[in-house]
Amino acid sequence: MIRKLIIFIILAIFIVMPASAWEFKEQDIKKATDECKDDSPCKPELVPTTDKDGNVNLALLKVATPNADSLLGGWCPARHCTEYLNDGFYNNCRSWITSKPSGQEAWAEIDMGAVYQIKKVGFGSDHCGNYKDRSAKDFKILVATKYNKDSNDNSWKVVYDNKDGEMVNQTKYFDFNPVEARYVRISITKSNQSEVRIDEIEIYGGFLDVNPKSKLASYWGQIKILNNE
Ligand SMILES: [Ca+2]
Repeated sequence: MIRKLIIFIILAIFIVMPASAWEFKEQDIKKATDECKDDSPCKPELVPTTDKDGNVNLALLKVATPNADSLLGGWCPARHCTEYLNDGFYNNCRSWITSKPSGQEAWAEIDMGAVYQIKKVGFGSDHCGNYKDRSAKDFKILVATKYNKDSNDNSWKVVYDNKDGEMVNQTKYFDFNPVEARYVRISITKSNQSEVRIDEIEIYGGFLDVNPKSKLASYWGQIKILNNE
């Protein structure tokens, strides 16, 4: 009898609790600031885990992994590393820089680990605007559910095209119609000066069939609302 009761309680817990809860990367800003080797007056700043509408920053999920075409050598870990693309901190010393010169394709991407519905991507070169160089000028935001390294492969869908558009220096956000994606890539073919830099990629969305706000309620202590839109 007691055994049946225990089994019933365990089953009830699994039925009542959410199927999964969002688990974000740890953001230890003191550690990031202490590690920062940079003459910029702008030290690491926290990246939000949700926007003001309750959309989750899926790039900050613990399982989300970054990748890039290349990395400017000689700086990691003091400043520029591929993993700083989605480490939860803005600004130069927590950024990625490609080794590809402007005019050749450079790309940076995030694998969210599963397919989600997304509707907004944000990124910048230097969030605080201290450094004006290395800003993306011609770029596309690509999404895919199946991976292919080639940006021209038809598995990638273009959700935003900034051909001859304004350069991205401080963080900008790009909205588009909701789309299913596991991979988000920013493919850059021109910067305003030198090899391009991205200090953080943000991807906003949620599960296909769940209101993100209800998922987040029990994790409110971890959440930093995006106020600068
Ligand atoms: Ca970063």
